[in-house]
Amino acid sequence: MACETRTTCPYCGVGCGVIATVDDAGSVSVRGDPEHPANFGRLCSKGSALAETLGDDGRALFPEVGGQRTSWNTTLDLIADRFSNTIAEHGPDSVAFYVSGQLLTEDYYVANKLMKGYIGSGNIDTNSRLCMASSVAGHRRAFGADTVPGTYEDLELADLVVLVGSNLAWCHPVLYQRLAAAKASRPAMKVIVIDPRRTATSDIADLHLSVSPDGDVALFNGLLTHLAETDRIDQSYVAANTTGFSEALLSASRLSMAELSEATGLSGMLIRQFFWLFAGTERVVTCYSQGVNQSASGSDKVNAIINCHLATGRIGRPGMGPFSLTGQPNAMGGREVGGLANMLAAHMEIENGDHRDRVRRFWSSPRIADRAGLKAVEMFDAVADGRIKALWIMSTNPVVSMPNADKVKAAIEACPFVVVSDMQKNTDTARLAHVVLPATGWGEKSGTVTNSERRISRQRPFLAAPGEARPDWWHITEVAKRMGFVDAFDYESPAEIFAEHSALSAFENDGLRDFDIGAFAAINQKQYEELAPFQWPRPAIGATKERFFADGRFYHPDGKARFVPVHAALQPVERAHGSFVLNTGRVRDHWHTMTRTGKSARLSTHLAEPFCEIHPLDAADQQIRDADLVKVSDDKGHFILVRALLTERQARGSIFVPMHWTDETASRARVDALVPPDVDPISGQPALKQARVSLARHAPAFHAFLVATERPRILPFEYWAIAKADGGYRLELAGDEPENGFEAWLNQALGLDEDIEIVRYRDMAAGDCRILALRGTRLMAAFFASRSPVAVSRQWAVDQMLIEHDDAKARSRLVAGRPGAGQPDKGAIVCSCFSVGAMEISHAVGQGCRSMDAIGQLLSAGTNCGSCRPEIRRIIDAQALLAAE
Ligand SMILES: Nc1nc2c(c(=O)[nH]1)N[C@H]1C(S)=C(S)[C@@H](COP(=O)(O)OP(=O)(O)OC[C@H]3O[C@@H](n4cnc5c(=O)[nH]c(N)nc54)[C@H](O)[C@@H]3O)O[C@H]1N2
Ligand SMILES: Nc1nc2c(c(=O)[nH]1)N[C@H]1C(S)=C(S)[C@@H](COP(=O)(O)OP(=O)(O)OC[C@H]3O[C@@H](n4cnc5c(=O)[nH]c(N)nc54)[C@H](O)[C@@H]3O)O[C@H]1N2
Ligand code: SF4
Ligand SMILES: [Mo]
Repeated sequence: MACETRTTCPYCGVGCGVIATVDDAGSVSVRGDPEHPANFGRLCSKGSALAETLGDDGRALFPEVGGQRTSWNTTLDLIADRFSNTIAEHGPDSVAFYVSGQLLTEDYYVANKLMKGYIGSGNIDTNSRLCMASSVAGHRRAFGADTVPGTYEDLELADLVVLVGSNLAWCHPVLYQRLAAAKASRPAMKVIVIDPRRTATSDIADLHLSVSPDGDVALFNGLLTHLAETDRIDQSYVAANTTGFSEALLSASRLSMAELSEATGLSGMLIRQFFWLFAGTERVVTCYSQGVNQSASGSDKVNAIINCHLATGRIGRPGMGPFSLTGQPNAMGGREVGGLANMLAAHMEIENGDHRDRVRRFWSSPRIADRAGLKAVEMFDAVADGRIKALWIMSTNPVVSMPNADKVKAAIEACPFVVVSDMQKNTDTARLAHVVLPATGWGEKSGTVTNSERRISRQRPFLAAPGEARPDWWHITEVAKRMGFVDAFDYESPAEIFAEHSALSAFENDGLRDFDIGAFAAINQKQYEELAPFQWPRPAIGATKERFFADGRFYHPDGKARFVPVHAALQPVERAHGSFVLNTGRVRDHWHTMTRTGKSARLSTHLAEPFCEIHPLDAADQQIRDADLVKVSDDKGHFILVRALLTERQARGSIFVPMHWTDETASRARVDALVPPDVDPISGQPALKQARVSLARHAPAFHAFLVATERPRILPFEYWAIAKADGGYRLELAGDEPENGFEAWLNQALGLDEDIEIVRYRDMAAGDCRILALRGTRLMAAFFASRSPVAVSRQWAVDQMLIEHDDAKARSRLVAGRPGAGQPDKGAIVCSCFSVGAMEISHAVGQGCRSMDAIGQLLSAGTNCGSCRPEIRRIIDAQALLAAE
């Protein structure tokens, strides 16, 4: 009998409900949960491919110390001893935890409790510092608490949705689909996208503002001024529910329209259109994400946006409000338990003596951190200079994701004692650790997560843990008990932790704190197992609320919201000649450092190597052609090597490089090595989207493409990038020919034996070299090298590993690197669910399929998860343009 489990997707903050089915043979399939209020059955490409990422390959299966397998008991004793001894000798601030918005709430709660309440230091910070800290700071300044007032439904009810620094179509795809569906059913609804790049999201936008990097504060200050000048301020709301309006308006009004144009890089006409739409529409939701948060002015951007909503009273009502989109599945839960170094559990404040006393009394703990701990960037600085001597990293990969990543790497290497808890054994960070603790992952662990709309959902296990992997909460509580805190960490299950967390949220609350889920303070195991998704608050007594601030009451002591006066830089920072702004972010089908999505061949078809998007005119200036390799460097000698992708969707003067590639997946593409550790002074969040770099074409002796059934053991090339493919791997390579030639290298790298038949072709004059390795009728490897970027169809070559090659003709086609007649080249994969390529879609459009539905009927593309629909639309539109010319 197949067994179904309701759980929650472990990727983005949309928090979709998933039904996982394990059949009799033990194989897993997933589908969207039609009853989950976040997604009503939909899943995006990453969610749909979850079952493909569950394999044991690369998993950490046993505790390891110094690379050697050990027992749990000795390992936990060792960690407890090292932490206790370090604290005894150097004080509580000599140790630190660096945790993650991908921990479950229960894991997070005990980590925070151990550090702040028992070790007595504030030194627990999280990758949410790189993600949500500016939103948290902005909310606290404006509302007196870190409250997200709205719900997803508000995006559907709004007449205008403004997306600031958010690539919703790729990063919150199911929410994007809800928005796209609402707009399709109500065409009067407008969408504005404010992003320097023309992203997949801007394809549904009525207006795309290609704002210059960090032009957002100027733009929203201009909007506030416009609202005041055109008499759109809700005076009675402002008077009754807020303070500080005139100061905010004064500081907003410093720029003339010409200066505003200069500061934002936008024409006066576009700016006015945006102002009119915002001013004239009552139901406005402004969503913001990393284009806002990850900036040296991130907190000010958040408040510049909130100021406009407060000034018009458009907050806390259906279809209105500022809406911070959370990135990770449990970014919100981490904030609830106080996982940031400057917060305390249950939305209390570490600077507040009463709050500290209350949390300490609730925990009956011997001490409580008496001040904020070190924020992520400061924390790794302290590791680097030896102030922190023992570090525990859980569920995050900072060697890849922190700014100044090479310094972070060196700091971890030099730290006397580093523990890493991860599911995977060979991440760039885990490889440097003294101790690796194997963690259970999605499908194996049990707990709760909170999504962007404050909805708490269960992650439920449906698989046995592999090897000796154990859940994170267990790692932490076992170490805590061994450090002497037996009673306080004596939990049997996540349900007990959740109950305590709920009780703390209600403890001496009396409606003074937004986060209250006291209704669950006495939850038992069975109720926890059955817990349906719910939105907070859920106080023990009194009503829950769908939206915060509907009554005009905020969490500052006087109950009023604050306008925050923010200043815009008059002009964008000057760029030196030949330098570019380095914008970084995400692609549709990969998740961060790819430790999980990288396991799925399907998810690797969309974009399979690290790249750099450049405007064609900028590229021409630098003599860079499409598909060249480029060297992107900072002024300190750090550089990466990535593929050039020329696109007019990129604004001039700025390039875009994704954050996903690591030392596991490419030779030199960790983009954070180039990002300096500049932070927002209020939130401490790094400015990850505005580094300064220069660009140069890189001309290697040869370029090559390889498909192989095995992962090559040696890669002696200056450039390589590897991705999973159906039946094996696909690699892009470039550099010099290895000393003994390509064939000798292939033999050695793939361990080819005598049974292998080698077919070769070499044209010295043209610089072409092709090598096939076959075992019987099966292709083991196909290698294509050339002096210029290799033109072989990637998907076609990958497909050759799956079929028989029995006649000489098939082999000669293979060496030629060309599909035969009747085997058309699919082109780059657009729809990963059905493996449909761009050339197939173009061809179908040429045959008369002019709508998404027609394409779907013919090719199935876009009919499953829908993540590729913006790209299909783009192909249809591009063909229509061509036809019109
Ligand atoms: N596919 C996929 N989805 C994900 C993730 C993933 O790894 N992969 N990660 C999740 C996580 S943790 C997060 S935090 C979210 C992030 O979700 P998003 O914030 O939507 O994604 P990003 O690509 O980081 O950046 C968003 C946009 O900010 C723009 N931007 C850069 N500078 C500026 C600026 O100065 N002003 C403005 N207005 N815009 C600017 C960039 O061009 C980019 O398109 O995604 C979540 N979802
Ligand atoms: N340049 C640049 N840098 C960025 C960003 C950017 O936009 N640009 N975005 C930033 C943002 S918003 C974020 S959120 C970060 C994300 O950056 P990271 O958090 O470093 O990236 P992940 O790959 O998600 O790392 C999660 C790790 O946890 C492991 N893991 C998964 N599940 C579990 C579990 O249940 N338990 C344990 N113990 N381990 C688990 C995974 O294998 C993986 O190694 O990157 C930040 N860095
Ligand atoms: S939108 Fe996609 S990645 Fe995000 S929670 Fe839903 S299925 Fe998962
Ligand atoms: Mo994030």
